[in-house]
Amino acid sequence: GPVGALQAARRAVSAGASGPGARDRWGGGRGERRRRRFGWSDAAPRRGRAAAGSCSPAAPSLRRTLGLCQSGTPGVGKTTLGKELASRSGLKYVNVGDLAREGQLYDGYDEEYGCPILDEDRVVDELEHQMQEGGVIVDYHGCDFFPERWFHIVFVLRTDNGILYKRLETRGYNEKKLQDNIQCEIFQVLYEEAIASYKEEIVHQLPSNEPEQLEDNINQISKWIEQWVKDHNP
Ligand code: DAT
Repeated sequence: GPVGALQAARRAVSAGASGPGARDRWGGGRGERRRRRFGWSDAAPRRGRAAAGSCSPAAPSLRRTLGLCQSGTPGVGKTTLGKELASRSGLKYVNVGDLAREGQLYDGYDEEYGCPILDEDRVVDELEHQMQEGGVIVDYHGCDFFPERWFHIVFVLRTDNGILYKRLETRGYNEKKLQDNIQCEIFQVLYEEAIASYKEEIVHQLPSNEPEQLEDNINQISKWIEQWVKDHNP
């Protein structure tokens, strides 16, 4: 289940399982971030390509090059927001959990947490083409293994403990799973991960407790998208 996957992902990260590999070849994740820090990021050519007008018509093609990532503890409302946003904005919604299940993109099984371990490199390879075309919202309870160049906006949904507890209880999570997830939210593990993996100014936290906030979030994100398209329209 999601919490098992979450724990396994965290464990894999701390165990250093995401060293040089396919991600490195693609210039992704932490490797790419290191390169940017040293001043040789490969993020620039992308903007050049769009500005050169190699896609047409101009405005919609720019829109299509946009990449959004949404992260957050299981139960905060990623699927709900992502699907609604996609249907209103015309962006494509990709749920990484579903993608992994459909393609069996796993690398072993975590006995302790009773869940398959996500093969991050294969997920990245699987999504690379779509991400280059752009216009995609990627949904996963984690974001540090995706190439940094994929995303122009990263948003992390946040839910108050009591509300999150009730949502996960409704899902039938056992007590340990509940506690693990609630702790993940309390210690803002996924927000910390997002700001460690992307430039802080593109990472936004959004409250996700009540339906009105869902509406506010959609409006807010739509504004960001509009602004981004404007800023990247020569
Ligand atoms: P996730 O994809 O992050 O696991 P979800 O989209 O499946 O979460 O949502 C979990 C539950 O919470 C689901 O019953 C819908 C509900 N929910 C989502 N966003 C909400 C909001 N802003 N207000 C109230 N309930 C919300």
